[in-house]
Amino acid sequence: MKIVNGSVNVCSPGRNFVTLKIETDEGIYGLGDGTLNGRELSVVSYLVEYVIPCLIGRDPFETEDIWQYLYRGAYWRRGPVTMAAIAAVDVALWDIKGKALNTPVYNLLGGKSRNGVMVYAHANGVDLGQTVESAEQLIERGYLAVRAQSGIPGLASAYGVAQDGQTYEPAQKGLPAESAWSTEKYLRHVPMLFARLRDRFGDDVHLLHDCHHRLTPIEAARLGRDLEPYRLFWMEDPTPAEQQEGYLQIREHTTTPIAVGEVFNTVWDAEMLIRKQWIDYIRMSIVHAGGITHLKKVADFADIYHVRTGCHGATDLSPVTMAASLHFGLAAHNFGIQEHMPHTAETDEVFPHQYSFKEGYMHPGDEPGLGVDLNEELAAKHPYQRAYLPISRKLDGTLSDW
Ligand code: EZ4
Ligand code: CO
Repeated sequence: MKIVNGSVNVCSPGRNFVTLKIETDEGIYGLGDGTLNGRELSVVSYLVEYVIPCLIGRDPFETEDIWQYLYRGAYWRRGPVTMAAIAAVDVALWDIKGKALNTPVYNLLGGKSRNGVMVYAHANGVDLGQTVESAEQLIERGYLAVRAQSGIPGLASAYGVAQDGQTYEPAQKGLPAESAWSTEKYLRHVPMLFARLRDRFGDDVHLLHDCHHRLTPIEAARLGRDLEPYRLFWMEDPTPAEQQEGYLQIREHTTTPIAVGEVFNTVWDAEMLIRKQWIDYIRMSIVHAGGITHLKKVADFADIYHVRTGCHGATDLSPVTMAASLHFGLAAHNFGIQEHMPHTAETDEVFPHQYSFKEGYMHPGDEPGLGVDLNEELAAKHPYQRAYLPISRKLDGTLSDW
């Protein structure tokens, strides 16, 4: 079998998505996601101008050699644009392999290690009461794990919190929106949220929280300690991880489990975090970390150090990535949990898929390949629109981490 064509679809059914389609001489095609929120067209040009021409005529079964060719062969390694482009190719090739062998992708990754993939959903509200209510709705819908974020008194808006009853979507059209941030107000407020949630829902539900890289290590250490009575499943992205040793400081002070990695691109971003056992969950995603081929290596490396997976799964990761993550999560021995932020109805229509949710778990379905498709006619009705993630400033105007 040979690759005969590659094409990139950019659409915006509620938000932007970049989808690579690779076609073969046997009529089988595969899909890969290359969406990089707020920088989508840079991946498109990387794929169209530089990557696709190198794929024509190659054997789609050679996922390892093609991965190395695109990674080592570029000379300029790593980075989100490069790794999203490599991921798009890699996932499309695994989809082709599954279809050609007439088996779901999870069977190519070791087969089922469990019956279903536990997912967590997002509860959010402008205040504690609304967040508790939002969590209640999710628990009633069957979720066993809930991430909770709440508006903070004295701040006009907060990441992870929807405005005016809309569903939460961080990217916005127009130039980047700006929001104000106060770590002091946040640190006072969050423990009250988890006190309320534990009190209301008891011990069984898994509770998670995302700090979105906004704290220093010692601030994160204090929050981790303050949250210990509420036994979180994890505290996510407590501090930026470019300086990996910051995580040692957090680790020395708290037993609250730590998750990080949604902005990582390769195993090298997490190598020390994993090897030193400073984290409990690695959140790298298939789309932003070089595809199934690379994430499998990351997970196998992490397994040796008791680190489990907790893949990013926000709405800017397309249904193609969701499907790939579910195949991966069903198979990986050290799977921990998968984020699930349901897509809009328009997105689900543009990407018909086999995956499903039942009683707290998701399943990728048993169709050959990934079990996800792209309706190109419908996609064409939702043209790309430039959008950005917001930026964040401290109360005195200093630019901070969003
Ligand atoms: O802000 O995916 O855990 N999930 C998150 C996300 C990220 C977005 C950025 O594109 O932190 O909501
Ligand atoms: Co996050």
